[in-house]
Amino acid sequence: MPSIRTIEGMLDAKDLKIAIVASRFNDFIVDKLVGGAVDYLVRHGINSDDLTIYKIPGAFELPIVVKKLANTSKYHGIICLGAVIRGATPHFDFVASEATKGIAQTSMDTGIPVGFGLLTTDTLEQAIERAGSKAGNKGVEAAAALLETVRVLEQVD
Ligand code: INI
Repeated sequence: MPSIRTIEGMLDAKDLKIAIVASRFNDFIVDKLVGGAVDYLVRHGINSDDLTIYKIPGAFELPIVVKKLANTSKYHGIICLGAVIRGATPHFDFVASEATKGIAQTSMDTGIPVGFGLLTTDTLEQAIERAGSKAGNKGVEAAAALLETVRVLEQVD
């Protein structure tokens, strides 16, 4: 097999400025995602002065805040954390899809990578499983994905 030029991102948070946007809705779950993301970033070399957490009401508000943060150009990347639980609302599909679409659109429009840590589950139990118990921690996954993406984007030539 020929040698192929391959670009990979190191999971290195040193000298990065990162914003976390976290919803208060379902904070029992979201606080676990925030804890996981912060712990991951600190263990991968971020300076705590370079990390800022923005608390917002709910997932629906994620896109507008992410957009404003992305447009400041102060951050290398943004992590969105929230939990939309179907059992908790008849608006589940609306809230989840508007948040997801808005975040993706903002990332594409601004070129600022976003770690997507918005849980969308049918039940509270499924959310608990993804917030630091048997199915891992979506906040950690979002932080890891963001670091990898930032470091790949730096190498795109
Ligand atoms: N926001 C969430 O983050 N998760 C939910 O499960 C949820 N439910 O169940 O409705 C939710 N609603 C609030 C919404 O995100 C807005 O904050 C609210 O509608 C005010 O704009």
